[in-house]
Amino acid sequence: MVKRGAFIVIEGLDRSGKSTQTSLLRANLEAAGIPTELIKFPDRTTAIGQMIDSYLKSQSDLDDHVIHLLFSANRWELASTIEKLLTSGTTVICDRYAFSGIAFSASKGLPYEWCRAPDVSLPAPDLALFLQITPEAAKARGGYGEERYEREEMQRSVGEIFHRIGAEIASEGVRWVAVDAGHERDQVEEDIWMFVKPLAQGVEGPIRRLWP
Ligand code: Z5A
Ligand code: MG
Repeated sequence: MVKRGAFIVIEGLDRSGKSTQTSLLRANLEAAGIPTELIKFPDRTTAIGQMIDSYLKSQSDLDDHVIHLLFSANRWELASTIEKLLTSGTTVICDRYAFSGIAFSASKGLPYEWCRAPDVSLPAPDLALFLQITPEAAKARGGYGEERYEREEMQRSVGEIFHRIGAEIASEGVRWVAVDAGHERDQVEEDIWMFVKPLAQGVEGPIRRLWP
């Protein structure tokens, strides 16, 4: 059977090192000769992404439902690109995905089930790695407080909802693995590689859909 690329999502709280680790993972996959594409959500370069960017920087205000739908629409803008890449044998890494969408909006008080709905049928990852870090350790890394949501109490409630999501999607068949992101960069990189390496040569079977 012809293999397709693996779809790997890296999630986590603010400052847990998602962008650092997604870049390192891309470099490791490329060094192993695996065609790889790295996508970051929100993708602030599109028209929708620019509305999100302005909201996050508190330059504009939007109803909670509206911003939730924009984050989801921003993923749908790239859904067919992700599918094409995977089908052509490219491994796709996403820096945040639909799980962030639910965690942040539900922690603002929107109904959990409502938050899941707009992402139904998006490509589902073959592996979701959740970078776990305490809000205290994240805060110590600096840079907190520059954008909306970057407050300790918000991060705490987001963390709780991420745990609910992890338990739920794991029971639905999506592989969700928690990685201790409080370690040194190299250690986290190694831990991530251990989980990704078995998928690096490609994955058999069709691309699955959210929510399985
Ligand atoms: N959001 C949403 O509400 N709904 C959605 O659907 C989506 C997102 C997709 C912007 O996201 C906001 O959008 C976010 C969620 C919401 N709000 N919050 N909070 P973003 O992804 O653009 O956020 P960001 O500004 O890129 O921050 P970040 O992603 O949270 O940071 P990070 O990528 O996890 O961390 P990093 O940039 O790799 O590292 C942070 C610092 O720590 C940096 O100085 C590193 O050098 C350092 N670092 C990294 N690793 C280590 C280790 N191991 N040890 C010590 N220091 C380290
Ligand atoms: Mg980041």
